[in-house]
Amino acid sequence: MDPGVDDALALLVALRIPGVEIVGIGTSCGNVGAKQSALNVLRTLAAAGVSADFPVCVGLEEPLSDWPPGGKPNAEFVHGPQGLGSNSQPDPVERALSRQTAVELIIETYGKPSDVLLVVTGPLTNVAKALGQAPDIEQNIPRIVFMGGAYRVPGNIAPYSEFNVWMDAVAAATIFASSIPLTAIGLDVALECPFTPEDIEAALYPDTWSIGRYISEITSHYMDFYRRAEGFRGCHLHDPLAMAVAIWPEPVWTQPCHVQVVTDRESPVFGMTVIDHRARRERREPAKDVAVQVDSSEFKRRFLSALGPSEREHPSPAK
Ligand SMILES: [Ca+2]
Repeated sequence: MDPGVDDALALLVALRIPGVEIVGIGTSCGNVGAKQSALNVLRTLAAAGVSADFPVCVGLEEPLSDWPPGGKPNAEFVHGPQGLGSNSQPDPVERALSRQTAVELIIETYGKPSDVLLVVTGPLTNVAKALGQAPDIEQNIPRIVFMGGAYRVPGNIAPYSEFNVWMDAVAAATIFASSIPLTAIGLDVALECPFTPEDIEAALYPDTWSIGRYISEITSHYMDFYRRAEGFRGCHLHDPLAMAVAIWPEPVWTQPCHVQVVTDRESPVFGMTVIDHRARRERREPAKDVAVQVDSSEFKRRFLSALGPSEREHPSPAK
């Protein structure tokens, strides 16, 4: 992950749903740098009142795709200079970060057959690098749930390209061409799930519930961006939807699609995820499961219920 406001919300979802076991977290460069992303993971764990018994590993600071010197992008303009909006918690302690890198974490986890789902809410840099270093892990990753791509809708960072794919198109192309089963949660469904200040006020009690207060702080800058850029008073829940699909797949429908990623930087559609709509049988790339529809009200109900307080945590949550 590359927290990032919506990554932080996705992490909170995973932390608060009973029965979810986190084996480890690796960060990638994306919205902000990989090291800053890892500090933002620690910040979010602290906000949730969780002391991690799993490693938090810093990933690669550079994408596998070549960017011109000094030209590597980020999304600080969307998520704030440190990636978490106007949150003003003290800096977390760096020594809480694992000495293991995110690439090493992936190789260790999938060095043998595994039932651990790999949820990727940032660029696929670390996964592609791990696959390059240890090709045998390909057969041991049971499934990747990836937030990325714009399949039948416009992009966000470019006319046809979604940020996580565009940021490291070479890594994305590597993973889409692999045999690893993959569920892609793209903008087609992510943009169907709006989250508004009214949702926070009505379900997350930001005045009295610590997690609600944290969410209110980290989302304000993000919501300001959407208001300026799209005239929409709220934000979208890209990464929480991907995390939710990993835990509860029911609210999302997928279709097997053959996906190609445009990696030619000179192309006007660089970073585009191209699916072939034609009814033809011969294909070269393995099919991936691309999300095509979402029951957004059911997802939103589950999302708010996971992040809101239980009666034990909050003496008088409104019902
Ligand atoms: Ca992200």
